[in-house]
Amino acid sequence: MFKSWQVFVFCLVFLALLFAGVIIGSIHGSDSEAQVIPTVPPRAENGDKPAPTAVPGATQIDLVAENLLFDTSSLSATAAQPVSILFDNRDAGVLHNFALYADRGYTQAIFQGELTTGPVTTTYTFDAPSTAGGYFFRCDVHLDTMTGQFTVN
Ligand SMILES: [Cu+2]
Repeated sequence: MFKSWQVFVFCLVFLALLFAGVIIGSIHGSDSEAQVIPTVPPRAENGDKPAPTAVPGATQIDLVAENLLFDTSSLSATAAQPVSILFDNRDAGVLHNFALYADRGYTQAIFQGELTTGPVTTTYTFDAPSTAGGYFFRCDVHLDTMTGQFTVN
């Protein structure tokens, strides 16, 4: 049989191992907790609305309306081919649209996109004019400041 001092030493060793196990376990536990990085699901820019979808085969144009201005004054497309304009109205509470005209005086409308109130992204789809040449686009709300050349090739 074991002598009493052997039992005592055995118990000491057992308790030491148990104590070490608890310490190591708690350190390991907190380490693995620290490694858990909370993931934030990607948020759609338009809240709950699905992102506008592109039209396959169409000329893709990105157009931004911000601070009462377009981000470009020059756009182009291929004659008689579909055009898909991803229109990003970034002005909160402000009406903007994209409209295409045949003349510099903006009297002959070819396409007039629906007015949008920002911030919102809309897709406008229409067929480019069948005749190549210079056309004119604008926002129908901001006639003087949001205008540009639309070249059909
Ligand atoms: Cu506008």
